[in-house]
Amino acid sequence: MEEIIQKISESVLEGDREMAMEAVQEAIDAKIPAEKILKEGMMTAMSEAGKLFEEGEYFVPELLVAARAMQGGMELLKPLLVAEDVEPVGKVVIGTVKGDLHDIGKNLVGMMLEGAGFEVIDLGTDVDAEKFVEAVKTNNAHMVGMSALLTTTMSNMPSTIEALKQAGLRESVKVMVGGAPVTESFAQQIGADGYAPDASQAAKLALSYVS
Ligand code: B1M
Repeated sequence: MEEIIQKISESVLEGDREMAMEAVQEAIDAKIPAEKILKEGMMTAMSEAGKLFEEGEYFVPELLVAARAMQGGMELLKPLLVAEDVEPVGKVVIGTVKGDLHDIGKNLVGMMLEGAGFEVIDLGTDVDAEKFVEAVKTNNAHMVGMSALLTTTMSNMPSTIEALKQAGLRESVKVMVGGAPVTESFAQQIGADGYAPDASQAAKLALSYVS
Protein backbone atom coordinates (compact mmCIF):
# COMPACT_ATOMS: atom_id res chain seq x y z
CA MET A 1 0.00 0.00 0.00
CA GLU A 2 2.75 2.46 1.01
CA GLU A 3 4.54 1.72 -2.26
CA ILE A 4 1.58 2.89 -4.32
CA ILE A 5 1.19 6.04 -2.19
CA GLN A 6 4.90 6.70 -2.71
CA LYS A 7 4.47 6.26 -6.46
CA ILE A 8 1.62 8.80 -6.47
CA SER A 9 3.70 11.33 -4.51
CA GLU A 10 6.70 10.93 -6.78
CA SER A 11 4.71 11.26 -9.99
CA VAL A 12 2.96 14.43 -8.74
CA LEU A 13 6.26 15.92 -7.59
CA GLU A 14 7.84 15.11 -10.95
CA GLY A 15 4.83 16.50 -12.78
CA ASP A 16 4.16 13.24 -14.59
CA ARG A 17 0.39 13.42 -15.12
CA GLU A 18 0.11 10.10 -16.92
CA MET A 19 2.00 8.23 -14.21
CA ALA A 20 0.06 10.03 -11.48
CA MET A 21 -3.23 8.93 -13.02
CA GLU A 22 -1.97 5.38 -13.44
CA ALA A 23 -0.80 5.23 -9.82
CA VAL A 24 -4.05 6.72 -8.49
CA GLN A 25 -6.01 4.12 -10.47
CA GLU A 26 -3.77 1.42 -9.03
CA ALA A 27 -4.48 2.73 -5.53
CA ILE A 28 -8.23 2.81 -6.19
CA ASP A 29 -8.10 -0.78 -7.50
CA ALA A 30 -6.16 -1.80 -4.38
CA LYS A 31 -9.08 -0.35 -2.32
CA ILE A 32 -6.93 2.30 -0.62
CA PRO A 33 -9.38 4.88 0.81
CA ALA A 34 -9.72 7.99 -1.37
CA GLU A 35 -8.95 10.26 1.58
CA LYS A 36 -5.61 8.51 2.16
CA ILE A 37 -4.74 8.75 -1.55
CA LEU A 38 -5.55 12.47 -1.49
CA LYS A 39 -3.85 13.40 1.76
CA GLU A 40 -0.82 11.12 1.85
CA GLY A 41 -0.26 10.73 -1.88
CA MET A 42 -1.16 14.04 -3.49
CA MET A 43 -1.41 16.77 -0.86
CA THR A 44 1.96 15.93 0.69
CA ALA A 45 3.53 16.00 -2.78
CA MET A 46 2.01 19.42 -3.56
CA SER A 47 3.17 20.74 -0.22
CA GLU A 48 6.69 19.46 -1.02
CA ALA A 49 6.48 21.11 -4.48
CA GLY A 50 5.51 24.38 -2.75
CA LYS A 51 8.49 24.05 -0.41
CA LEU A 52 10.87 23.47 -3.33
CA PHE A 53 9.37 26.54 -5.07
CA GLU A 54 9.99 28.69 -2.00
CA GLU A 55 13.55 27.37 -1.76
CA GLY A 56 14.18 28.34 -5.39
CA GLU A 57 14.60 24.72 -6.54
CA TYR A 58 11.31 24.70 -8.45
CA PHE A 59 10.10 27.51 -10.69
CA VAL A 60 6.62 28.31 -12.03
CA PRO A 61 6.75 25.64 -14.81
CA GLU A 62 7.64 22.85 -12.35
CA LEU A 63 4.87 23.99 -10.04
CA LEU A 64 2.41 24.08 -12.94
CA VAL A 65 3.20 20.54 -14.12
CA ALA A 66 3.02 19.22 -10.56
CA ALA A 67 -0.42 20.83 -10.20
CA ARG A 68 -1.49 19.39 -13.57
CA ALA A 69 -0.42 15.91 -12.46
CA MET A 70 -2.38 16.32 -9.26
CA GLN A 71 -5.44 17.46 -11.19
CA GLY A 72 -5.18 14.31 -13.34
CA GLY A 73 -5.32 12.20 -10.20
CA MET A 74 -8.16 14.31 -8.82
CA GLU A 75 -10.29 13.56 -11.88
CA LEU A 76 -10.26 9.89 -10.87
CA LEU A 77 -10.55 10.57 -7.18
CA LYS A 78 -13.33 13.16 -7.05
CA PRO A 79 -16.30 10.77 -7.43
CA LEU A 80 -14.87 8.58 -4.66
CA LEU A 81 -14.26 11.54 -2.35
CA VAL A 82 -17.88 12.53 -2.81
CA ALA A 83 -19.00 8.94 -2.14
CA GLU A 84 -16.79 8.75 0.99
CA ASP A 85 -18.18 12.13 2.10
CA VAL A 86 -14.72 13.62 2.52
CA GLU A 87 -15.15 17.26 3.53
CA PRO A 88 -12.82 19.83 1.98
CA VAL A 89 -10.73 21.76 4.53
CA GLY A 90 -12.55 24.91 3.44
CA LYS A 91 -14.21 26.65 0.49
CA VAL A 92 -12.44 29.46 -1.31
CA VAL A 93 -13.88 31.75 -3.96
CA ILE A 94 -11.10 33.06 -6.18
CA GLY A 95 -10.94 35.38 -9.15
CA THR A 96 -8.98 38.06 -10.94
CA VAL A 97 -10.52 41.45 -10.23
CA LYS A 98 -12.62 43.56 -12.55
CA GLY A 99 -10.84 44.91 -15.61
CA ASP A 100 -8.00 42.41 -15.32
CA LEU A 101 -7.56 39.45 -17.66
CA HIS A 102 -4.35 37.95 -16.26
CA ASP A 103 -5.04 34.49 -14.92
CA ILE A 104 -1.85 32.42 -14.94
CA GLY A 105 -0.90 33.31 -11.35
CA LYS A 106 -4.50 33.07 -10.14
CA ASN A 107 -4.84 29.60 -11.67
CA LEU A 108 -1.66 28.50 -9.97
CA VAL A 109 -2.99 29.79 -6.64
CA GLY A 110 -6.21 27.85 -7.26
CA MET A 111 -4.27 24.67 -7.99
CA MET A 112 -2.14 25.03 -4.85
CA LEU A 113 -5.27 25.63 -2.78
CA GLU A 114 -6.82 22.46 -4.23
CA GLY A 115 -3.57 20.67 -3.49
CA ALA A 116 -3.92 21.79 0.12
CA GLY A 117 -7.40 20.28 0.30
CA PHE A 118 -9.64 23.29 -0.38
CA GLU A 119 -12.69 23.33 -2.61
CA VAL A 120 -11.98 26.14 -5.05
CA ILE A 121 -14.73 28.09 -6.76
CA ASP A 122 -12.90 29.87 -9.55
CA LEU A 123 -14.81 32.82 -10.98
CA GLY A 124 -12.25 33.43 -13.71
CA THR A 125 -11.09 36.88 -14.76
CA ASP A 126 -12.64 40.36 -14.86
CA VAL A 127 -14.72 39.57 -11.77
CA ASP A 128 -16.70 42.45 -10.29
CA ALA A 129 -17.50 42.94 -6.61
CA GLU A 130 -21.11 41.76 -6.96
CA LYS A 131 -20.02 38.47 -8.52
CA PHE A 132 -17.59 37.80 -5.63
CA VAL A 133 -20.35 38.58 -3.10
CA GLU A 134 -22.87 36.37 -4.90
CA ALA A 135 -20.43 33.46 -5.05
CA VAL A 136 -19.62 33.73 -1.34
CA LYS A 137 -23.34 33.63 -0.53
CA THR A 138 -24.24 30.79 -2.89
CA ASN A 139 -21.33 28.58 -1.89
CA ASN A 140 -21.17 29.49 1.78
CA ALA A 141 -17.46 30.15 1.28
CA HIS A 142 -14.96 30.63 4.09
CA MET A 143 -12.52 32.69 2.07
CA VAL A 144 -12.20 35.07 -0.86
CA GLY A 145 -8.98 35.26 -2.88
CA MET A 146 -8.46 38.17 -5.24
CA SER A 147 -5.69 38.46 -7.79
CA ALA A 148 -4.61 41.60 -9.70
CA LEU A 149 -1.70 42.06 -12.10
CA LEU A 150 -2.27 45.67 -13.09
CA THR A 151 -1.70 48.75 -10.97
CA THR A 152 -4.91 50.09 -12.52
CA THR A 153 -7.03 47.13 -11.38
CA MET A 154 -5.69 46.51 -7.87
CA SER A 155 -7.95 49.39 -6.80
CA ASN A 156 -10.89 47.05 -7.45
CA MET A 157 -9.86 44.97 -4.45
CA PRO A 158 -11.09 47.44 -1.79
CA SER A 159 -14.42 47.80 -3.60
CA THR A 160 -14.98 44.05 -3.29
CA ILE A 161 -14.15 44.23 0.43
CA GLU A 162 -16.63 47.10 0.75
CA ALA A 163 -19.30 45.09 -1.10
CA LEU A 164 -18.73 42.16 1.27
CA LYS A 165 -19.24 44.56 4.19
CA GLN A 166 -22.43 45.95 2.66
CA ALA A 167 -23.75 42.42 2.20
CA GLY A 168 -23.02 41.64 5.88
CA LEU A 169 -20.49 38.96 4.91
CA ARG A 170 -17.19 40.56 5.87
CA GLU A 171 -17.07 39.01 9.34
CA SER A 172 -17.67 35.51 8.04
CA VAL A 173 -15.00 35.40 5.32
CA LYS A 174 -11.25 35.84 5.26
CA VAL A 175 -10.00 37.96 2.39
CA MET A 176 -6.65 37.13 0.84
CA VAL A 177 -5.05 39.21 -1.92
CA GLY A 178 -2.08 38.80 -4.24
CA GLY A 179 -0.58 39.47 -7.64
CA ALA A 180 2.59 41.16 -8.84
CA PRO A 181 1.76 44.81 -7.92
CA VAL A 182 0.10 43.89 -4.60
CA THR A 183 2.06 44.24 -1.37
CA GLU A 184 1.62 43.42 2.30
CA SER A 185 1.14 47.10 3.14
CA PHE A 186 -1.46 47.52 0.38
CA ALA A 187 -3.32 44.52 1.78
CA GLN A 188 -3.33 46.09 5.24
CA GLN A 189 -4.33 49.48 3.89
CA ILE A 190 -7.43 48.08 2.14
CA GLY A 191 -8.47 45.93 5.11
CA ALA A 192 -7.71 42.50 3.64
CA ASP A 193 -6.93 39.74 6.13
CA GLY A 194 -3.80 38.64 4.36
CA TYR A 195 -1.40 38.86 1.46
CA ALA A 196 0.67 36.13 -0.16
CA PRO A 197 3.52 36.80 -2.58
CA ASP A 198 3.19 33.46 -4.36
CA ALA A 199 0.94 30.46 -4.81
CA SER A 200 2.69 28.27 -2.31
CA GLN A 201 2.41 30.87 0.45
CA ALA A 202 -1.20 31.54 -0.52
CA ALA A 203 -1.99 27.89 0.26
CA LYS A 204 -0.14 28.15 3.58
CA LEU A 205 -1.96 31.34 4.51
CA ALA A 206 -5.32 29.80 3.62
CA LEU A 207 -4.53 26.75 5.76
CA SER A 208 -3.63 29.03 8.68
CA TYR A 209 -7.17 30.46 8.51
CA VAL A 210 -8.84 27.08 8.87
CA SER A 211 -6.53 25.38 11.34
CO1 B1M B 1 0.10 41.71 -19.15
N1 B1M B 1 0.97 43.08 -18.06
N2 B1M B 1 -1.05 43.11 -19.94
N3 B1M B 1 -0.58 40.29 -20.26
N4 B1M B 1 1.50 40.67 -18.49
C1 B1M B 1 1.96 42.62 -17.07
C2 B1M B 1 1.32 42.34 -15.74
C3 B1M B 1 2.98 43.85 -17.05
C4 B1M B 1 3.76 43.97 -15.73
C5 B1M B 1 3.91 43.76 -18.27
C6 B1M B 1 4.86 44.95 -18.37
O1 B1M B 1 4.47 45.99 -18.83
N5 B1M B 1 6.08 44.75 -17.94
C7 B1M B 1 2.01 45.04 -17.29
C8 B1M B 1 1.38 45.68 -16.05
C9 B1M B 1 1.96 47.03 -15.74
C10 B1M B 1 1.32 47.62 -14.57
O2 B1M B 1 0.15 47.57 -14.32
N6 B1M B 1 2.16 48.26 -13.77
C11 B1M B 1 0.98 44.40 -18.21
C12 B1M B 1 0.13 45.10 -19.09
C13 B1M B 1 0.35 46.61 -19.15
C14 B1M B 1 -0.86 44.47 -19.87
C15 B1M B 1 -1.84 45.12 -20.85
C16 B1M B 1 -2.46 46.46 -20.38
C17 B1M B 1 -1.07 45.27 -22.17
C18 B1M B 1 -1.85 46.02 -23.25
O3 B1M B 1 -2.81 45.49 -23.74
N7 B1M B 1 -1.37 47.20 -23.53
C19 B1M B 1 -2.91 44.02 -21.03
C20 B1M B 1 -4.04 44.16 -19.99
C21 B1M B 1 -5.17 43.21 -20.27
C22 B1M B 1 -6.12 43.20 -19.10
O4 B1M B 1 -5.87 42.50 -18.13
N8 B1M B 1 -7.17 43.99 -19.17
C23 B1M B 1 -2.10 42.81 -20.76
C24 B1M B 1 -2.37 41.57 -21.32
C25 B1M B 1 -1.63 40.41 -21.13
C26 B1M B 1 -1.86 39.11 -21.88
C27 B1M B 1 -3.32 38.81 -22.17
C28 B1M B 1 -1.10 39.20 -23.17
C29 B1M B 1 -1.10 38.07 -20.95
C30 B1M B 1 -2.04 37.42 -19.89
C31 B1M B 1 -2.40 36.00 -20.25
C32 B1M B 1 -3.11 35.33 -19.11
O5 B1M B 1 -2.91 35.59 -17.93
N9 B1M B 1 -3.94 34.39 -19.50
C33 B1M B 1 -0.15 38.98 -20.19
C34 B1M B 1 1.00 38.52 -19.50
C35 B1M B 1 1.32 37.04 -19.63
C36 B1M B 1 1.80 39.36 -18.69
C37 B1M B 1 3.14 39.04 -18.00
C38 B1M B 1 4.18 38.96 -19.09
C39 B1M B 1 3.21 37.78 -17.18
C40 B1M B 1 2.15 37.64 -16.08
C41 B1M B 1 2.20 36.24 -15.54
O6 B1M B 1 1.40 35.41 -15.93
N10 B1M B 1 3.20 35.94 -14.70
C42 B1M B 1 3.33 40.31 -17.06
C43 B1M B 1 4.77 40.74 -16.92
C44 B1M B 1 5.47 40.00 -15.82
O7 B1M B 1 4.91 39.71 -14.79
N11 B1M B 1 6.72 39.76 -16.04
C45 B1M B 1 2.36 41.27 -17.60
C46 B1M B 1 3.43 34.57 -14.18
C47 B1M B 1 2.52 34.32 -12.97
C48 B1M B 1 2.77 32.90 -12.44
O8 B1M B 1 2.90 35.24 -11.96
O9 B1M B 1 0.69 36.42 -12.13
O10 B1M B 1 2.57 37.37 -10.69
P1 B1M B 1 1.85 36.21 -11.25
O11 B1M B 1 1.31 35.32 -10.04
C49 B1M B 1 2.13 34.94 -8.95
C50 B1M B 1 2.09 35.91 -7.76
O12 B1M B 1 1.84 37.24 -8.14
C51 B1M B 1 1.06 35.34 -6.85
O13 B1M B 1 1.18 33.94 -7.06
C52 B1M B 1 1.48 33.66 -8.43
C53 B1M B 1 2.31 32.41 -8.54
O14 B1M B 1 3.36 32.33 -7.65
N12 B1M B 1 -0.35 35.65 -6.98
C54 B1M B 1 -1.17 35.56 -5.89
C55 B1M B 1 -1.10 35.98 -8.04
N13 B1M B 1 -2.37 36.12 -7.69
C56 B1M B 1 -2.46 35.85 -6.37
C57 B1M B 1 -3.55 35.81 -5.50
C58 B1M B 1 -3.31 35.49 -4.17
C59 B1M B 1 -2.03 35.22 -3.70
C60 B1M B 1 -0.94 35.24 -4.56
O15 B1M B 1 -4.29 35.42 -3.25
C61 B1M B 1 -5.60 35.35 -3.70
